[in-house]
Amino acid sequence: MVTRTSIGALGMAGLLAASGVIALSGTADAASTLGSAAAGKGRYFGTAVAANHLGEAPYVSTLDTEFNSATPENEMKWDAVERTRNSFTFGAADQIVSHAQSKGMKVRGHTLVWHSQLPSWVGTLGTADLRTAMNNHITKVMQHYKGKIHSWDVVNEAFQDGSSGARRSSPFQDKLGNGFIEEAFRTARAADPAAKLCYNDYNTDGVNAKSNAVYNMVRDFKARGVPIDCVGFQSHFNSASPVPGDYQANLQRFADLGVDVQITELDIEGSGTAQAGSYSNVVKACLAVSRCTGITVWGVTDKYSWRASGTPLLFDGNYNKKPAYTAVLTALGGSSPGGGGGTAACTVSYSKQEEWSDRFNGKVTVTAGGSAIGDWTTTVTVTSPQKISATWNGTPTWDSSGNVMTMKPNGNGSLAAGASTSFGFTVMKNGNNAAPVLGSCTAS
Ligand code: 9MR
Repeated sequence: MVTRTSIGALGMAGLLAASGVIALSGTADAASTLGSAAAGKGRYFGTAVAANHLGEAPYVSTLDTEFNSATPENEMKWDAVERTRNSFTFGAADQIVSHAQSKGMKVRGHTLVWHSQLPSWVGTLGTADLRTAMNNHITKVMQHYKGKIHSWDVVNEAFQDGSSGARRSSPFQDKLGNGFIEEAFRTARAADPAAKLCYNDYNTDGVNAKSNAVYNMVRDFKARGVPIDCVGFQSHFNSASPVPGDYQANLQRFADLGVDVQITELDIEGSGTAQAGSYSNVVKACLAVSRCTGITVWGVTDKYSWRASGTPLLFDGNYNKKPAYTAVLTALGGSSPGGGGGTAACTVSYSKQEEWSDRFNGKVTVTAGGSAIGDWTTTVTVTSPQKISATWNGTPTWDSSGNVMTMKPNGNGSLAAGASTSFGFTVMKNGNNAAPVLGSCTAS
Protein backbone atom coordinates (compact mmCIF):
# COMPACT_ATOMS: atom_id res chain seq x y z
CA MET A 1 0.00 0.00 0.00
CA VAL A 2 2.77 2.36 1.00
CA THR A 3 4.71 1.28 -2.09
CA ARG A 4 1.70 1.78 -4.36
CA THR A 5 1.10 5.22 -2.89
CA SER A 6 4.68 6.27 -3.57
CA ILE A 7 4.52 4.84 -7.08
CA GLY A 8 1.36 6.88 -7.53
CA ALA A 9 3.14 9.97 -6.26
CA LEU A 10 6.01 9.37 -8.67
CA GLY A 11 3.54 8.91 -11.45
CA MET A 12 1.97 12.25 -10.57
CA ALA A 13 5.36 13.91 -10.47
CA GLY A 14 6.07 12.46 -13.91
CA LEU A 15 2.75 13.76 -15.18
CA LEU A 16 3.44 17.21 -13.76
CA ALA A 17 6.86 17.23 -15.37
CA ALA A 18 5.32 16.13 -18.65
CA SER A 19 2.59 18.75 -18.44
CA GLY A 20 5.25 21.35 -17.67
CA VAL A 21 6.89 20.53 -20.99
CA ILE A 22 3.53 20.60 -22.76
CA ALA A 23 2.78 23.98 -21.22
CA LEU A 24 6.11 25.31 -22.48
CA SER A 25 5.54 24.19 -26.03
CA GLY A 26 1.98 25.51 -25.76
CA THR A 27 3.25 29.00 -25.10
CA ALA A 28 5.24 28.83 -28.31
CA ASP A 29 1.89 29.78 -29.86
CA ALA A 30 2.44 33.25 -28.43
CA ALA A 31 3.88 35.35 -31.25
CA SER A 32 7.57 34.59 -31.43
CA THR A 33 8.73 37.15 -34.01
CA LEU A 34 8.66 40.94 -33.96
CA GLY A 35 6.31 41.11 -36.93
CA SER A 36 3.81 38.58 -35.65
CA ALA A 37 3.84 40.04 -32.14
CA ALA A 38 3.25 43.54 -33.54
CA ALA A 39 0.49 42.19 -35.78
CA GLY A 40 -1.15 40.81 -32.65
CA LYS A 41 -1.32 44.43 -31.47
CA GLY A 42 -2.62 45.70 -34.81
CA ARG A 43 0.74 47.22 -35.79
CA TYR A 44 3.55 46.48 -38.22
CA PHE A 45 7.17 46.02 -37.20
CA GLY A 46 9.55 46.98 -39.98
CA THR A 47 13.15 47.62 -40.78
CA ALA A 48 15.22 49.65 -43.20
CA VAL A 49 16.52 47.37 -45.94
CA ALA A 50 19.53 47.86 -48.21
CA ALA A 51 19.34 46.14 -51.60
CA ASN A 52 23.04 45.30 -51.62
CA HIS A 53 22.60 42.94 -48.65
CA LEU A 54 19.80 40.91 -50.20
CA GLY A 55 22.35 38.31 -51.37
CA GLU A 56 23.46 37.57 -47.80
CA ALA A 57 21.52 34.57 -46.52
CA PRO A 58 21.51 35.41 -42.80
CA TYR A 59 20.52 39.02 -43.54
CA VAL A 60 17.61 37.80 -45.63
CA SER A 61 16.52 35.08 -43.23
CA THR A 62 16.51 37.53 -40.31
CA LEU A 63 14.59 40.07 -42.39
CA ASP A 64 12.07 37.52 -43.60
CA THR A 65 11.55 35.86 -40.23
CA GLU A 66 11.26 38.89 -37.99
CA PHE A 67 9.86 41.83 -39.94
CA ASN A 68 6.61 42.51 -41.77
CA SER A 69 7.41 45.92 -43.21
CA ALA A 70 10.42 47.18 -45.16
CA THR A 71 11.72 50.69 -45.90
CA PRO A 72 14.37 51.05 -48.60
CA GLU A 73 17.21 52.74 -46.69
CA ASN A 74 18.56 54.74 -49.64
CA GLU A 75 17.16 53.22 -52.83
CA MET A 76 14.08 55.44 -53.23
CA LYS A 77 15.84 58.72 -52.54
CA TRP A 78 16.02 61.32 -55.30
CA ASP A 79 19.68 60.69 -56.12
CA ALA A 80 18.93 56.98 -56.51
CA VAL A 81 15.82 57.17 -58.68
CA GLU A 82 16.26 60.41 -60.68
CA ARG A 83 19.97 61.18 -60.81
CA THR A 84 19.46 62.73 -64.25
CA ARG A 85 16.43 64.86 -64.89
CA ASN A 86 13.38 62.86 -65.95
CA SER A 87 15.38 59.66 -66.33
CA PHE A 88 14.20 57.23 -63.67
CA THR A 89 16.13 54.21 -62.38
CA PHE A 90 14.14 52.00 -60.07
CA GLY A 91 16.23 48.81 -60.15
CA ALA A 92 17.52 48.64 -56.58
CA ALA A 93 14.27 49.92 -55.06
CA ASP A 94 12.26 47.47 -57.17
CA GLN A 95 14.42 44.66 -55.84
CA ILE A 96 13.46 45.54 -52.27
CA VAL A 97 9.79 46.01 -53.12
CA SER A 98 9.49 42.68 -54.92
CA HIS A 99 11.36 40.86 -52.17
CA ALA A 100 9.08 42.41 -49.54
CA GLN A 101 5.96 41.62 -51.53
CA SER A 102 7.00 38.02 -52.08
CA LYS A 103 7.26 37.65 -48.29
CA GLY A 104 3.99 39.41 -47.54
CA MET A 105 5.67 42.48 -46.06
CA LYS A 106 4.36 46.01 -46.40
CA VAL A 107 6.62 48.70 -47.85
CA ARG A 108 7.17 52.25 -46.57
CA GLY A 109 8.27 54.74 -49.19
CA HIS A 110 11.25 56.91 -48.19
CA THR A 111 11.48 59.69 -49.35
CA LEU A 112 10.19 62.05 -52.08
CA VAL A 113 11.27 65.60 -51.19
CA TRP A 114 14.39 66.04 -49.06
CA HIS A 115 17.28 68.49 -49.08
CA SER A 116 19.82 65.65 -48.77
CA GLN A 117 20.81 62.96 -51.28
CA LEU A 118 19.51 65.38 -53.87
CA PRO A 119 21.28 65.49 -57.25
CA SER A 120 23.00 68.79 -57.90
CA TRP A 121 20.93 69.55 -61.02
CA VAL A 122 17.87 70.16 -58.81
CA GLY A 123 19.61 73.06 -57.08
CA THR A 124 20.44 74.77 -60.36
CA LEU A 125 16.82 75.14 -61.54
CA GLY A 126 14.90 78.39 -61.51
CA THR A 127 11.69 78.66 -59.50
CA ALA A 128 9.17 77.60 -62.11
CA ASP A 129 11.35 74.79 -63.36
CA LEU A 130 12.02 73.55 -59.83
CA ARG A 131 8.28 73.43 -59.15
CA THR A 132 7.78 71.36 -62.30
CA ALA A 133 10.69 69.07 -61.40
CA MET A 134 9.46 68.51 -57.82
CA ASN A 135 5.94 67.66 -58.92
CA ASN A 136 7.21 65.46 -61.74
CA HIS A 137 9.48 63.58 -59.35
CA ILE A 138 6.69 62.95 -56.84
CA THR A 139 4.26 61.91 -59.55
CA LYS A 140 6.56 59.57 -61.48
CA VAL A 141 7.95 57.82 -58.41
CA MET A 142 4.56 57.39 -56.75
CA GLN A 143 2.92 56.19 -59.93
CA HIS A 144 5.69 53.62 -60.44
CA TYR A 145 4.89 52.17 -57.00
CA LYS A 146 1.17 52.83 -57.02
CA GLY A 147 -0.67 50.33 -54.84
CA LYS A 148 2.55 48.90 -53.41
CA ILE A 149 3.44 51.44 -50.72
CA HIS A 150 1.41 51.73 -47.54
CA SER A 151 2.92 55.05 -46.42
CA TRP A 152 5.16 57.58 -48.14
CA ASP A 153 7.50 60.06 -46.49
CA VAL A 154 6.43 62.85 -48.84
CA VAL A 155 8.58 65.53 -47.24
CA ASN A 156 11.54 64.74 -45.00
CA GLU A 157 13.38 66.94 -42.49
CA ALA A 158 12.11 70.33 -43.65
CA PHE A 159 12.56 72.07 -40.29
CA GLN A 160 15.67 73.41 -38.60
CA ASP A 161 17.07 72.06 -35.38
CA GLY A 162 17.15 74.30 -32.35
CA SER A 163 14.74 76.79 -30.95
CA SER A 164 13.82 78.83 -34.03
CA GLY A 165 11.03 76.60 -35.32
CA ALA A 166 12.04 77.81 -38.79
CA ARG A 167 12.19 75.88 -42.03
CA ARG A 168 15.55 74.52 -43.13
CA SER A 169 17.21 76.06 -46.14
CA SER A 170 16.94 73.87 -49.25
CA PRO A 171 16.36 74.47 -52.95
CA PHE A 172 12.65 73.83 -52.32
CA GLN A 173 12.36 76.13 -49.32
CA ASP A 174 14.57 78.84 -50.77
CA LYS A 175 12.89 79.03 -54.17
CA LEU A 176 9.32 77.85 -53.59
CA GLY A 177 8.87 79.17 -50.04
CA ASN A 178 6.85 77.62 -47.19
CA GLY A 179 4.18 76.47 -49.63
CA PHE A 180 6.41 73.76 -51.09
CA ILE A 181 5.40 71.27 -48.40
CA GLU A 182 1.70 71.76 -49.02
CA GLU A 183 2.23 71.54 -52.77
CA ALA A 184 4.20 68.30 -52.40
CA PHE A 185 1.40 66.71 -50.36
CA ARG A 186 -1.30 67.77 -52.83
CA THR A 187 0.71 66.36 -55.73
CA ALA A 188 1.31 63.14 -53.80
CA ARG A 189 -2.39 62.66 -53.07
CA ALA A 190 -3.20 62.92 -56.76
CA ALA A 191 -0.42 60.49 -57.73
CA ASP A 192 -1.46 57.60 -55.44
CA PRO A 193 -4.68 58.35 -53.55
CA ALA A 194 -4.46 55.09 -51.55
CA ALA A 195 -1.04 55.73 -50.00
CA LYS A 196 -0.82 57.33 -46.57
CA LEU A 197 1.09 60.58 -46.85
CA CYS A 198 3.55 61.33 -44.03
CA TYR A 199 5.76 64.18 -42.93
CA ASN A 200 8.94 62.68 -41.39
CA ASP A 201 11.58 64.29 -39.17
CA TYR A 202 14.13 63.77 -36.37
CA ASN A 203 14.58 65.61 -33.07
CA THR A 204 10.81 65.95 -33.03
CA ASP A 205 10.37 62.96 -30.73
CA GLY A 206 9.59 64.99 -27.60
CA VAL A 207 7.80 68.27 -27.13
CA ASN A 208 10.27 70.97 -28.22
CA ALA A 209 10.53 73.98 -30.53
CA LYS A 210 11.08 71.84 -33.61
CA SER A 211 8.20 69.44 -32.90
CA ASN A 212 6.00 72.42 -32.03
CA ALA A 213 6.72 73.86 -35.47
CA VAL A 214 5.79 70.56 -37.15
CA TYR A 215 2.73 70.31 -34.92
CA ASN A 216 1.56 73.76 -35.98
CA MET A 217 2.05 72.88 -39.64
CA VAL A 218 0.03 69.65 -39.30
CA ARG A 219 -2.72 71.46 -37.40
CA ASP A 220 -2.86 74.08 -40.13
CA PHE A 221 -2.94 71.40 -42.86
CA LYS A 222 -5.80 69.58 -41.14
CA ALA A 223 -7.72 72.86 -40.68
CA ARG A 224 -7.33 73.79 -44.34
CA GLY A 225 -7.86 70.35 -45.82
CA VAL A 226 -4.30 69.90 -47.08
CA PRO A 227 -3.90 66.12 -47.47
CA ILE A 228 -1.72 64.65 -44.71
CA ASP A 229 -2.30 61.27 -43.06
CA CYS A 230 0.66 60.61 -40.83
CA VAL A 231 3.69 62.00 -39.08
CA GLY A 232 6.89 59.99 -38.84
CA PHE A 233 9.10 60.26 -35.77
CA GLN A 234 12.54 59.03 -36.76
CA SER A 235 13.62 58.29 -33.18
CA HIS A 236 17.41 58.13 -33.55
CA PHE A 237 18.53 58.03 -29.92
CA ASN A 238 21.82 57.95 -28.03
CA SER A 239 23.13 59.16 -24.69
CA ALA A 240 23.20 62.77 -25.86
CA SER A 241 19.69 62.44 -27.23
CA PRO A 242 17.86 59.82 -25.16
CA VAL A 243 14.22 58.75 -25.46
CA PRO A 244 12.41 61.87 -24.18
CA GLY A 245 10.27 61.55 -21.06
CA ASP A 246 7.35 63.03 -22.97
CA TYR A 247 7.75 60.76 -26.00
CA GLN A 248 4.31 59.16 -25.61
CA ALA A 249 2.65 62.48 -24.85
CA ASN A 250 4.19 63.96 -27.96
CA LEU A 251 2.98 61.08 -30.17
CA GLN A 252 -0.45 61.46 -28.60
CA ARG A 253 -0.74 65.19 -29.25
CA PHE A 254 -0.03 64.64 -32.93
CA ALA A 255 -2.50 61.73 -33.06
CA ASP A 256 -5.08 64.03 -31.49
CA LEU A 257 -4.77 66.28 -34.55
CA GLY A 258 -6.30 63.44 -36.57
CA VAL A 259 -3.20 61.88 -38.14
CA ASP A 260 -1.56 58.50 -37.65
CA VAL A 261 1.86 58.48 -36.07
CA GLN A 262 4.64 56.08 -37.01
CA ILE A 263 8.07 55.44 -35.54
CA THR A 264 10.07 55.44 -38.73
CA GLU A 265 13.83 55.08 -38.17
CA LEU A 266 14.25 53.78 -34.64
CA ASP A 267 17.74 53.05 -33.38
CA ILE A 268 19.19 53.52 -29.91
CA GLU A 269 22.93 53.48 -29.34
CA GLY A 270 24.12 51.41 -26.39
CA SER A 271 24.09 47.83 -25.20
CA GLY A 272 22.69 45.43 -22.64
CA THR A 273 19.88 46.23 -20.27
CA ALA A 274 20.11 50.02 -20.68
CA GLN A 275 19.55 49.76 -24.42
CA ALA A 276 16.87 47.12 -23.89
CA GLY A 277 15.02 49.36 -21.45
CA SER A 278 14.99 52.28 -23.86
CA TYR A 279 13.68 50.11 -26.68
CA SER A 280 10.99 48.75 -24.40
CA ASN A 281 9.90 52.28 -23.50
CA VAL A 282 9.59 53.25 -27.16
CA VAL A 283 7.49 50.19 -27.98
CA LYS A 284 5.25 50.72 -24.97
CA ALA A 285 4.72 54.36 -25.94
CA CYS A 286 3.62 53.34 -29.43
CA LEU A 287 1.26 50.67 -28.08
CA ALA A 288 -0.26 53.21 -25.69
CA VAL A 289 -1.21 55.52 -28.58
CA SER A 290 -3.98 53.93 -30.64
CA ARG A 291 -3.02 55.88 -33.76
CA CYS A 292 0.62 54.74 -33.57
CA THR A 293 0.33 52.24 -36.42
CA GLY A 294 3.82 50.79 -36.60
CA ILE A 295 7.49 50.85 -35.79
CA THR A 296 10.45 50.66 -38.16
CA VAL A 297 13.99 50.11 -36.90
CA TRP A 298 16.73 51.63 -39.04
CA GLY A 299 18.43 48.40 -40.10
CA VAL A 300 18.55 44.67 -39.49
CA THR A 301 22.01 44.26 -37.96
CA ASP A 302 24.42 46.49 -36.08
CA LYS A 303 27.15 45.82 -38.61
CA TYR A 304 25.30 47.63 -41.40
CA SER A 305 23.87 50.47 -39.31
CA TRP A 306 24.62 54.04 -40.48
CA ARG A 307 26.19 54.37 -37.02
CA ALA A 308 27.51 50.85 -36.57
CA SER A 309 29.97 51.81 -33.83
CA GLY A 310 27.03 52.68 -31.57
CA THR A 311 25.55 49.15 -31.97
CA PRO A 312 22.05 50.66 -32.05
CA LEU A 313 19.95 47.81 -33.44
CA LEU A 314 18.24 44.60 -32.29
CA PHE A 315 20.60 42.04 -33.88
CA ASP A 316 24.37 42.10 -33.47
CA GLY A 317 26.84 41.75 -36.32
CA ASN A 318 26.39 37.95 -36.29
CA TYR A 319 22.59 38.26 -36.31
CA ASN A 320 22.32 37.15 -32.70
CA LYS A 321 19.31 38.54 -30.88
CA LYS A 322 20.39 41.19 -28.39
CA PRO A 323 18.72 41.93 -25.04
CA ALA A 324 17.04 44.83 -26.87
CA TYR A 325 15.40 42.29 -29.18
CA THR A 326 13.94 40.35 -26.28
CA ALA A 327 12.77 43.58 -24.65
CA VAL A 328 10.96 44.63 -27.83
CA LEU A 329 9.40 41.22 -28.34
CA THR A 330 8.25 41.13 -24.74
CA ALA A 331 6.85 44.67 -24.89
CA LEU A 332 4.90 43.61 -28.00
CA GLY A 333 3.38 40.76 -26.00
CA GLY A 334 5.36 38.03 -27.76
CA SER A 335 7.77 35.47 -26.39
CA SER A 336 10.68 33.45 -27.70
CA PRO A 337 9.85 29.98 -29.03
CA GLY A 338 9.46 27.55 -26.15
CA GLY A 339 10.33 30.31 -23.77
CA GLY A 340 6.95 30.77 -22.15
CA GLY A 341 8.05 34.32 -21.39
CA GLY A 342 10.61 32.96 -18.95
CA THR A 343 13.69 30.84 -19.50
CA ALA A 344 13.86 29.38 -22.99
CA ALA A 345 13.36 25.61 -23.20
CA CYS A 346 16.71 25.46 -24.99
CA THR A 347 19.24 27.92 -26.39
CA VAL A 348 21.95 27.64 -29.02
CA SER A 349 25.30 29.36 -29.40
CA TYR A 350 27.89 29.27 -32.16
CA SER A 351 31.67 29.27 -32.07
CA LYS A 352 34.15 29.07 -34.90
CA GLN A 353 36.70 26.27 -34.63
CA GLU A 354 39.55 25.36 -36.99
CA GLU A 355 39.95 27.49 -40.09
CA TRP A 356 41.76 26.85 -43.36
CA SER A 357 42.02 29.01 -46.45
CA ASP A 358 39.08 27.30 -48.14
CA ARG A 359 36.92 26.23 -45.17
CA PHE A 360 36.24 26.47 -41.45
CA ASN A 361 34.61 24.31 -38.83
CA GLY A 362 31.72 25.56 -36.72
CA LYS A 363 30.41 24.24 -33.42
CA VAL A 364 26.90 24.79 -32.07
CA THR A 365 26.23 24.19 -28.40
CA VAL A 366 22.66 23.34 -27.45
CA THR A 367 21.76 23.99 -23.81
CA ALA A 368 18.53 23.05 -22.06
CA GLY A 369 16.81 25.77 -20.04
CA GLY A 370 15.36 25.42 -16.58
CA SER A 371 13.59 22.13 -17.39
CA ALA A 372 14.76 18.85 -18.89
CA ILE A 373 13.98 18.45 -22.59
CA GLY A 374 13.36 15.27 -24.58
CA ASP A 375 14.43 16.50 -27.99
CA TRP A 376 15.74 19.61 -29.77
CA THR A 377 15.93 21.17 -33.24
CA THR A 378 17.74 24.23 -34.57
CA THR A 379 18.82 25.69 -37.90
CA VAL A 380 22.14 26.84 -39.29
CA THR A 381 22.04 29.18 -42.31
CA VAL A 382 25.14 29.83 -44.41
CA THR A 383 25.63 32.58 -46.95
CA SER A 384 25.64 31.54 -50.62
CA PRO A 385 27.99 30.52 -52.24
CA GLN A 386 29.12 28.91 -48.98
CA LYS A 387 28.19 25.24 -48.59
CA ILE A 388 28.23 22.90 -45.61
CA SER A 389 30.33 19.92 -46.68
CA ALA A 390 30.31 17.76 -43.54
CA THR A 391 28.52 17.48 -40.20
CA TRP A 392 29.05 15.48 -37.02
CA ASN A 393 27.09 14.70 -33.84
CA GLY A 394 23.72 15.47 -35.44
CA THR A 395 21.23 14.51 -38.13
CA PRO A 396 20.87 17.25 -40.76
CA THR A 397 18.15 17.96 -43.31
CA TRP A 398 18.33 20.73 -45.93
CA ASP A 399 16.06 23.27 -47.56
CA SER A 400 15.87 23.51 -51.34
CA SER A 401 18.59 26.21 -51.54
CA GLY A 402 21.01 23.98 -49.62
CA ASN A 403 21.88 26.97 -47.43
CA VAL A 404 19.62 26.24 -44.48
CA MET A 405 20.42 23.14 -42.47
CA THR A 406 17.94 21.90 -39.88
CA MET A 407 19.79 19.90 -37.25
CA LYS A 408 18.31 17.32 -34.91
CA PRO A 409 20.10 15.06 -32.46
CA ASN A 410 21.67 11.77 -33.40
CA GLY A 411 19.29 9.40 -31.61
CA ASN A 412 18.28 10.40 -28.10
CA GLY A 413 18.10 14.19 -27.75
CA SER A 414 17.21 14.39 -24.09
CA LEU A 415 19.08 16.88 -21.95
CA ALA A 416 18.75 17.48 -18.23
CA ALA A 417 17.92 21.03 -17.08
CA GLY A 418 20.91 23.24 -17.86
CA ALA A 419 22.82 20.45 -19.60
CA SER A 420 24.55 20.94 -22.98
CA THR A 421 25.47 19.01 -26.07
CA SER A 422 27.06 20.12 -29.31
CA PHE A 423 27.24 19.39 -33.01
CA GLY A 424 29.71 20.48 -35.64
CA PHE A 425 30.02 21.14 -39.35
CA THR A 426 32.45 22.27 -42.03
CA VAL A 427 31.64 25.33 -44.15
CA MET A 428 33.29 25.59 -47.58
CA LYS A 429 33.89 29.34 -47.95
CA ASN A 430 33.77 29.55 -51.75
CA GLY A 431 35.15 33.06 -51.32
CA ASN A 432 32.79 34.14 -48.51
CA ASN A 433 33.92 34.12 -44.90
CA ALA A 434 30.61 35.13 -43.25
CA ALA A 435 29.69 33.43 -39.99
CA PRO A 436 26.71 31.08 -40.11
CA VAL A 437 23.48 32.25 -38.48
CA LEU A 438 21.59 30.13 -36.00
CA GLY A 439 17.83 29.91 -35.83
CA SER A 440 16.19 29.62 -32.45
CA CYS A 441 16.29 26.35 -30.54
CA THR A 442 13.02 24.43 -30.33
CA ALA A 443 12.61 21.79 -27.65
CA SER A 444 9.99 19.15 -26.98
O1 9MR B 1 20.88 55.20 -43.26
C1 9MR B 1 21.10 56.09 -44.32
C2 9MR B 1 22.56 56.06 -44.73
O2 9MR B 1 22.88 54.81 -45.32
C3 9MR B 1 22.85 57.19 -45.71
O3 9MR B 1 24.23 57.24 -45.95
C4 9MR B 1 22.36 58.49 -45.14
C5 9MR B 1 22.62 59.61 -46.11
O4 9MR B 1 21.99 60.77 -45.78
O5 9MR B 1 20.97 58.40 -44.87
C6 9MR B 1 20.69 57.49 -43.87
O6 9MR B 1 19.34 57.47 -43.54
C7 9MR B 1 18.81 58.70 -43.05
C8 9MR B 1 17.37 58.80 -43.48
O7 9MR B 1 17.28 58.65 -44.87
C9 9MR B 1 16.74 60.09 -43.04
N1 9MR B 1 16.90 60.30 -41.61
C10 9MR B 1 18.25 60.13 -41.09
C11 9MR B 1 18.80 58.78 -41.51
C12 9MR B 1 20.15 58.53 -40.87
O8 9MR B 1 21.10 59.45 -41.31
